[in-house]
Amino acid sequence: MAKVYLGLGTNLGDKEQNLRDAVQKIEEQVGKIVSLSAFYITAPWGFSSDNSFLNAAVCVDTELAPIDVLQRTQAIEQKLGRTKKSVNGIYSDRLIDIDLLLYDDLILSTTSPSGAKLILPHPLMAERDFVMKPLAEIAPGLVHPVLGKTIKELTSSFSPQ
Ligand code: PH2
Ligand code: MG
Ligand code: MG
Repeated sequence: MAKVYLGLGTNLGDKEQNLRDAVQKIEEQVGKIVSLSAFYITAPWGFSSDNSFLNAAVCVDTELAPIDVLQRTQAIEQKLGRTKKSVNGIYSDRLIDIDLLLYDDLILSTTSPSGAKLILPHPLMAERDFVMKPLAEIAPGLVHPVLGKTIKELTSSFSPQ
């Protein structure tokens, strides 16, 4: 059994419903939901859009290997209507995005048979307060396996807003 932390985001359609649908499908297809953060309204980060985001973090107990978690979460994104993926780091509006943040204290970089790249921990997570704030709510004492600091320590370096 492993603990996997996922970051959820949406900025199109009925955002609250999109997050609820994603959480339900994660519970059906990835494993038992151990904790779920509040839903945070956040400004688009890294691109400009008129549509604000709703972000959340979830902790799941899973029997699946990391690459299978990736495959299942990508299938859930498709099922919930996600069409475009970011290309060369250019982001776009989306119905749902499910990102693998942490899988136990695993550090890895691999490519799935379908060609999707998986890097753990998520390489940009510590720079994104839309990820760290919800994560700090459900796992303040969790140690980031690369940075060697807790989520709370990493989050408190953000300027207050
Ligand atoms: N996701 C991105 C890029 N920018 N900004 C916010 N506020 N929330 C997100 O989930 C988000 C983003 C890439 O996946
Ligand atoms: Mg993302
Ligand atoms: Mg993603």
